[in-house]
Amino acid sequence: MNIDKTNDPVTEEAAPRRGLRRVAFVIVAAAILVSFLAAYGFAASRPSDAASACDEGFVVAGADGECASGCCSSGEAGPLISGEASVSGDVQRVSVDVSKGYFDPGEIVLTAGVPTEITFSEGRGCMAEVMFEQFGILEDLTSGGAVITLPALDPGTYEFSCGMRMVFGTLVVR
Ligand SMILES: [Cu+2]
Repeated sequence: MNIDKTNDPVTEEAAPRRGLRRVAFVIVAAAILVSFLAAYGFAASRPSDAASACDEGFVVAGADGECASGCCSSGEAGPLISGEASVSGDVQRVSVDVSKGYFDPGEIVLTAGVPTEITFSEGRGCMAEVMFEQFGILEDLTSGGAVITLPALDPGTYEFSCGMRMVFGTLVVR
């Protein structure tokens, strides 16, 4: 004789509940899986977004998402920005912003024969120091920046860099 399970009163009562529980389990499992994949996708998409936003060797820097030199990973310079010192009396002055990971300006036009004061902004990381190697100058920029004084120079070009010699700037003396 066959025992028909659908006629079992215990099974009949428990079956709908068991089915509900199974559906609930599948929904919860699916929700967990979807949120995990979403979180993973979000995390995975971020570095590739940053990489595609800038050319190779450059990183996103600054509040405006500007691309700047990756410095210690590539040694590439940032955008070349030219600036000129203004002569006032017997000194010429110019300010350089290093907060974006490169020298702004990176090409500084100076007047020959006039002592120079260059005010560097505060810098960190790669731009923690500025170096004028041929003048024996290495200054820390991490606490409010620094003012570099240079003697009156002969016409020519002079190089400066970050302390690691990874990001460079040029003095063009005319
Ligand atoms: Cu550096």
